[in-house]
Amino acid sequence: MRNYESIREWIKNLKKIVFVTGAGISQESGIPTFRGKDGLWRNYDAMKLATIDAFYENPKIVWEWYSERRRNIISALPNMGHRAIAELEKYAEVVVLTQNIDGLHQKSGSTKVLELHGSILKIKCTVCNYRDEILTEFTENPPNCKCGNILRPEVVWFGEQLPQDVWQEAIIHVNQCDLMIVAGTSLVVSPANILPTYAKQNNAFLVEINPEDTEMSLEMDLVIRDTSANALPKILSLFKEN
Ligand code: BV8
Ligand code: ZN
Repeated sequence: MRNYESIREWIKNLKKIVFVTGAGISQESGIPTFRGKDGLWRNYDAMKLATIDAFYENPKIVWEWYSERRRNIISALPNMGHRAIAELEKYAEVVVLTQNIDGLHQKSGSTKVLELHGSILKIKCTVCNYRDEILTEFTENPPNCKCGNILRPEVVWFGEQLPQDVWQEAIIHVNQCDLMIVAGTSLVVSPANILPTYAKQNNAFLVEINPEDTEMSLEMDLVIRDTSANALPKILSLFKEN
């Protein structure tokens, strides 16, 4: 628990915690990360698949890739890490800024989740403003919208801008937080990887939870080299003892 002592100080008069999470926090729910040894990118070149060009060039391949991932995600359950974040709402204002598209933070009970990269459980029209939830439908090809154009997953692809309203709101939360916990992300993907820098500029206490080094480990006030399913319940217990 030596690692966690320095947070104990911060907890006393802490008001707002912002989490920045990535694929690593869902790894223990059986959802592969992108760049890890079990990474999605091992079998697919996500840089090629998770792009609007790939979708227009080969909608069937990209649609099938998302359907395969969605099938796994729908049966996935939140793990101890997700649940600890949700329970922390009893002790402070908690905002989750996630790069994940799996909906597991919401499934675990977190009430303030901003999906920076969209959601695999939602679809939208490539042309008109039709959008909807999609859970069980696994058609071969992307379905057509009533307007006649094809539908796509409502996720942010490489080269696409993040939803501006979500991004603006995320920045406001980051500028107001006392503690930022960065869990399960390699901080490789921009612009999400700039959020810890904004928090640091606003004197937040920065904690990284990751079994491996990241691009920003040296800027952190505390680095916890552990999995999120182990570390987050320990952080929750500090709040309970407080
Ligand atoms: C934009 C949704 C501009 C889809 C995703 C060169 C060429 C092309 C583009 C770029 C380039 N250089 C920079 C760019 C920009 C690009 C980018 O950052 N590329 C990277 C690869 C260099 N970014 C973009 O294109 C963004 N848009 O910049 O737009 C713009 C501006 C104006 C107008 C128009 C355009 C859009 C980025 C969003 C892309 N979409 N996902 C989908 O999921 O299919 S990104 C994808 O990567 C996921 O969202 C994922 O979450 C995210 C980040 O990865 P991580 O979550 O960090 O996952 P990773 O596997 O990397 O790491 C896992 C970590 O967990 C590891 O550190 C591991 O150690 C740790 N871990 C493992 N197990 C555990 C654990 N931690 C805790 N517990 C465990 N048990
Ligand atoms: Zn349409």
